Amino acid sequence: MAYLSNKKEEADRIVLSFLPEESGYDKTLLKAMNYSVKVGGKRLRPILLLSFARMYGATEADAAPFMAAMEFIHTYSLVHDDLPAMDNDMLRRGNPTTHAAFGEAMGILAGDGLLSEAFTIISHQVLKQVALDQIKGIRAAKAFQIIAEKAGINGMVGGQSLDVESDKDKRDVTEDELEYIYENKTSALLEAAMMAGASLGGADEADIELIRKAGSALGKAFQIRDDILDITGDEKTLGKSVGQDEKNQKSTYASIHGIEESEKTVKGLTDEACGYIKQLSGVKNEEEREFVIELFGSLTERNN
Ligand code: GRG
Repeated sequence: MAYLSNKKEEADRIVLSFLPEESGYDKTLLKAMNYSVKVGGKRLRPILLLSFARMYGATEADAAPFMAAMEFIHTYSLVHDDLPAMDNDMLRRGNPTTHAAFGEAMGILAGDGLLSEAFTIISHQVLKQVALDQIKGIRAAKAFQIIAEKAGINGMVGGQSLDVESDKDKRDVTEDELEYIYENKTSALLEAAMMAGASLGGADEADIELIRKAGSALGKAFQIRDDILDITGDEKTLGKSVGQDEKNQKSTYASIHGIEESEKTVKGLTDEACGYIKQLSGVKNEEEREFVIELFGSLTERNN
């Protein structure tokens, strides 16, 4: 746990260093963006990105802009998810949500700003790497592509759209639809962080595919754990409202299958994810592989 806390501090230092300065006529927007990122979070995606980059021999300098971009994209998704038009939540990461603190319009703009800034940061890094070293430039461009695709219509935004639509219609989703929602809404960004990190280190296609499968299984385990915590967790530890799924009559894996079976599924998916990581053949840094396996276990047993 001490090691994980060091990794979180490291990710915090890197991510926060990319936040914009709060000045100029758009100062309120910049404050709302910075508030959303600074207010907390586990920094899971940047931690994963850096570990996978190091696993394949890339450096902190190679990974840093991508780590910030991943956390900005993840944070924008939370800011928009909390808006009145979506979940209408007032509490996130133990603090007022961005729209609660800055108003709805600024909440929308803060999310837009974070998403655009993420791609601005990445595009600068790609151009810098291309100028310095062609191989590193191509690897950075590949990481860019992975993140863009997984964040968009074939990833997180696609998953969120079906989730929102089925909530609005107050209808039970089919197993296939639930699988689509979890794969895209939750797994896609975890896959992106892990695959982009490995790409920066030059991992081959076979390893990238194993990493995608690991991210997919981890994301589902993570989401089912989230469903369980919405039923059994407490607001103070979680830093967000609980009982939301039941209140909104939302069907989740946990509400369909019950807590006991859901716990078993989480364990099975976590073991599956760890199995893929053990199969990776091009790993250069075994310490990072071990860390990732431990991290997967701690995430799916988490209480916050
Ligand atoms: C608005 C395009 C758009 C997408 C929203 C992220 C999301 C999609 C919805 C939030 C609700 C939710 C249950 C998402 C699933 C992923 C998840 C459990 C996110 C929370 O991630 P953590 O636990 O959050 O890593 P912290 O605060 O620790 O960073």
